[in-house]
Amino acid sequence: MDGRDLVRSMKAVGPVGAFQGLRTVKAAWRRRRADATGLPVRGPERARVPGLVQEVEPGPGGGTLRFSRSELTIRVAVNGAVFWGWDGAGPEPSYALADRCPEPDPRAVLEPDKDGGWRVVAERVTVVVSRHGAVEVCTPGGVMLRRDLPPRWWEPQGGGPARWMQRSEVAADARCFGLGGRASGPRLRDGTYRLWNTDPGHAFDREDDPLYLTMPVQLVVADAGTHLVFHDTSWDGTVTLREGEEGAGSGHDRPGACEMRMDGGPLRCWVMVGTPARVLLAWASLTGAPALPPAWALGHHHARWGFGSEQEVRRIVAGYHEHGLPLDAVHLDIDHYDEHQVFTVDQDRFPKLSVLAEELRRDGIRLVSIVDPAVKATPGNAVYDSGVAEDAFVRDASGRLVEGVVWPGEAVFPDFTHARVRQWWGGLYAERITQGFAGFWHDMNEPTSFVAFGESTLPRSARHSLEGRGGDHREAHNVYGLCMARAAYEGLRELVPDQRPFVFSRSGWAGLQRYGGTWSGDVATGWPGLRASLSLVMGLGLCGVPYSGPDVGGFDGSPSPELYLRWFQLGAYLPLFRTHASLRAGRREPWEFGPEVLEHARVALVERRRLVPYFVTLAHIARRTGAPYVRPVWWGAAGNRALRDCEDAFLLGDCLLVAPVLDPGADRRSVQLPRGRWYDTATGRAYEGPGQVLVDAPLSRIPVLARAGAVIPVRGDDGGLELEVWAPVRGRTGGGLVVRDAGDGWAEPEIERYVARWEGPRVVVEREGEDGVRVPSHPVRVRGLGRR
Ligand code: NBV
Repeated sequence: MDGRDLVRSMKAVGPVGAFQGLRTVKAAWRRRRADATGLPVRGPERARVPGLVQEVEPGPGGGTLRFSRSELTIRVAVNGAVFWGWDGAGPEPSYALADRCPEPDPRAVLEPDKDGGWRVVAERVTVVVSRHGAVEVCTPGGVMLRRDLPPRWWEPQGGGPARWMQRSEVAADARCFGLGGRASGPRLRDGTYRLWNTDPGHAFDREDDPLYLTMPVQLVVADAGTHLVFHDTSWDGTVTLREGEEGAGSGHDRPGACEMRMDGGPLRCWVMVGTPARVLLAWASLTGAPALPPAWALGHHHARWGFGSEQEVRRIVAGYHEHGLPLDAVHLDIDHYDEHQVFTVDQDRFPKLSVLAEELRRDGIRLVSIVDPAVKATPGNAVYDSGVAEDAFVRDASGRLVEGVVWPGEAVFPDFTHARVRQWWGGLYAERITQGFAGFWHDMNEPTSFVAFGESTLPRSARHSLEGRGGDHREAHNVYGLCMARAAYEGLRELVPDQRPFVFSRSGWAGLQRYGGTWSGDVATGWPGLRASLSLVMGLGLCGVPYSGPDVGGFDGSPSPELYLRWFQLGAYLPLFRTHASLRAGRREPWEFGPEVLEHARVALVERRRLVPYFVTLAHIARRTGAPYVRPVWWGAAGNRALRDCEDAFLLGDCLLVAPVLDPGADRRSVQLPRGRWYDTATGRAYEGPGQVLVDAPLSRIPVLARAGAVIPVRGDDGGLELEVWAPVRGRTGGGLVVRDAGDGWAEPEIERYVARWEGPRVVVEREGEDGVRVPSHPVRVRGLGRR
């Protein structure tokens, strides 16, 4: 450690830095010592490649190919996804898979290919394996989407996990997205992306990488088709991407390249091919349907680190009321805990928390609680005592409890990779339920432990159950947040069986959507942070986690009124719409930025409330199909290159295109439109796509365009549901789905399907059913008729 490290880490630990300082120095030494003794010494290594194929054995969905120094199992599943694993790796066990691995597709056949290679031919994909072990994924028409060169392993001669490296090629025109939450995207440009969930320790910007939620999932979009590739290993590693270059018709294209290097874990992957929608459907069928948030969680949330007291919470809520601003949830941060201890309440400052919760509830406002995983290591702390009795906390290689430093001081960490520990932890939410909390916000679960130098997480040698298999933090780290979310979700299902849990988590991994969503974490206040916010939401959606959103206004500092407003306007169209800020940051209430901002923020809030039925519909669609609410503009047209390169606008479901203002001083902006007619919802003006158009973006609003023919469920003035219909192009039909909110429980609402078509001079809207069409059960308002 040098002096600079120490200063930097003191800053990182922030407000408690001064008194935590010494502790974090000790913790860093402890961590270093634990790893020095608890990790196997890496001696000399031997490199290995598969060698030549020797024999093959057909099996369900594909078969096994034996090479001289490895073997490869390929299995096409019934959902069309292809699995392959080297060195005998099968699809299970896996933290990403939903329940069980899907059945193999009995129709897939293994047959000889040219030059001594083999291929597996399935309905939607052909996998070609060369005799040296290169694996190509091709469309049924034979166009190559991805080529994996033969992998390479480095095995420590004294035993232990092998490191491995996999190089791949994709089309020269391919664009890559995903890898979890990345601030620099959504398109992942040339560079190295680490796969290690990390609290950056400061408000992050576009260049900060990795962040809290990484996952080895890449969505690759090219003219030839879209594919998603998932390397199912939770170990630390890197993905280095280099976009390809087209030789402008010379025939000398340079393919896109991807090099993945992992510190350990099985070399196995899943690939899904098809359109983006098909790929996300297969991904959700593999890793689980996104949990359905309750409708209130699709409204507006207001959070703050440092509300400090019940009075302050009341003051903020009253401010919302007085200014006529809709509010659906208030979040309490760690400052409402008793000395930062999880599952406690500061009785001096929040003496009647459950009464407050009850009062807010009567006004339709839910209370959401932060939950940190670290437990203050003090006998007498009930959570610590019961955890010790339960043997719930992570231990080191010699069996001692691993102690780190977090907000409450010296702290221990539950081992969420153990079913019994998850059960115990899930039960602790009973205390939160009694306090009146309706939702849960998981923080610091990378997990973060403050250190003066080195990595701010647990020692790599820390032991974990890993569902009884046993292992250490090198393997458990990236799934820690995922397993914590599972503990909460399953606990809440038992505690409040008639309500859908609402959980969102800073860290996570592939499959997090089964338990809830996530948020940006501490995004820096500034225009780049605003762009990063959109990048995160879009990238995570393409990795199968559709519910997320940023800290509107940014986490630190004070946004200018203009930046705050533009952030607010974007947030109003993202799944999680939450204002939040750090302890020492400036205000984030809409009325703190002057009357003009207040007025425009009110418009955004009112519009969000009006759109909640549409968000509810999108949540149901996400659950059934894996399609994110927020989609890149190329979602339905991945072959359109101009759309593929557009990163500053998004589709909200099928009906809306949102073009946020991401730069200061703008009063109009260009928008890349997909095919078809699009109406500016504010002016009614119609634009024809595909192509780029210039639209007005005054301070009062961001451009939102509706697709011609769209049927959008909205909340009417009387609170009932209405259908907002945008006139289809003449001679064409339109339509849309509506899924009504069936409350916070588990009732399955009907899916209503509407068609819109021209009948003479009128647009008529009908509901389609098994017994024919009928008039809609909701009032209809057709727009775009007098189009300019
Ligand atoms: O609990 C305090 C904050 C929270 O407000 C924020 O949203 C989290 O991302 N938390 C991080 C811990 C402190 C960060 C400096």
